[in-house]
Amino acid sequence: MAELSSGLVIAHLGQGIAVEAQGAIVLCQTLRKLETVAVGDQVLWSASGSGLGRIESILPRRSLLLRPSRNNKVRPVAANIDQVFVVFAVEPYCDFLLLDQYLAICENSTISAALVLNKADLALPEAIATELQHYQALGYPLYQVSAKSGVGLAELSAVLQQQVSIFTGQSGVGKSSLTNALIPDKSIKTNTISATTKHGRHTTTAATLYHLPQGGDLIDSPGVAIFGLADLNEGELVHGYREFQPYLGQCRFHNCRHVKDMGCAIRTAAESGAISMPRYTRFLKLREKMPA
Ligand SMILES: Nc1nc2c(ncn2[C@@H]2O[C@H](COP(=O)(O)OP(=O)(O)OP(=O)(O)O)[C@@H](O)[C@H]2O)c(=O)[nH]1
Ligand SMILES: [Mg+2]
Ligand SMILES: [Zn+2]
Repeated sequence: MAELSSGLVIAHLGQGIAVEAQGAIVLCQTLRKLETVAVGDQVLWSASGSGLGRIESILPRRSLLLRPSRNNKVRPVAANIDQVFVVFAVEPYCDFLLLDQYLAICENSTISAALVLNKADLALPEAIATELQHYQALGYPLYQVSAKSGVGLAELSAVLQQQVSIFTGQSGVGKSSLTNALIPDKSIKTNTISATTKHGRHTTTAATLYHLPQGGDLIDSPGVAIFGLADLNEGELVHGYREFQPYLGQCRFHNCRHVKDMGCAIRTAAESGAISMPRYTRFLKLREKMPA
């Protein structure tokens, strides 16, 4: 039996898995399905010759962020993370449905969530400002930053210390730009893992973990269009909207689905303005996509 070493998965590349061990990076293969290994995983690996390695086992995870894949299956996005930072911007216009999906998934896990409005150098439309107030009222931290001007970066950098975080969100919102701004050490090879498309844009193709200079790890991840609800069920989706909690158990019917049901306390609260109608409307949209 080959000798086992421990390591940290820092990137999931097409041709293998980059594992950091004692300061070096080893390209590893795995006998398991590649998709089951995630960035942030602690693994045991063995040397398989010519500088390559083989992942033998994944150590127990303290958290796992999942996303849907084909055939109603889920696949891991990142493991052992403490907080998801959903990055969005005015341009491309922010997708609140996507934002709600991330929040719902975090509500149902041990991972906490925060919002990052990047490109704060651009004017903020009133409609977005109003939505953001709703999220803040719900207790979600909001960081307004600009990778371009540097606004808000010190505050964001401070919260990233001593924890493992991931930047997620739509493509083009500036996740990689922020990562680069937060990690002044340019030795990080962003371009080796992001491909330049024919439009000259550096679109991130693999989630990659970086060590922050002041402590803590940050994972930059590829942009997503539709995140989906991973394996959340109906009850978990309801739980995913934290402002619904006080109304649960107050609906007329115990099996209320909070859609068009008579005497639904959540719907009534949305209609009276006690909870945000746009959030409730997005809940209905997500609810509709679930298998009946
Ligand atoms: N005005 C402005 N533009 C920015 C800012 N941050 C990033 N950008 C621009 O936004 C575009 C996309 O930035 P990226 O960092 O590649 O975005 P991303 O979220 O990593 O995109 P994917 O990797 O495709 O998911 C680039 O043209 C950046 O120059 C900012 O603070 N202000
Ligand atoms: Mg990127
Ligand atoms: Zn109800």
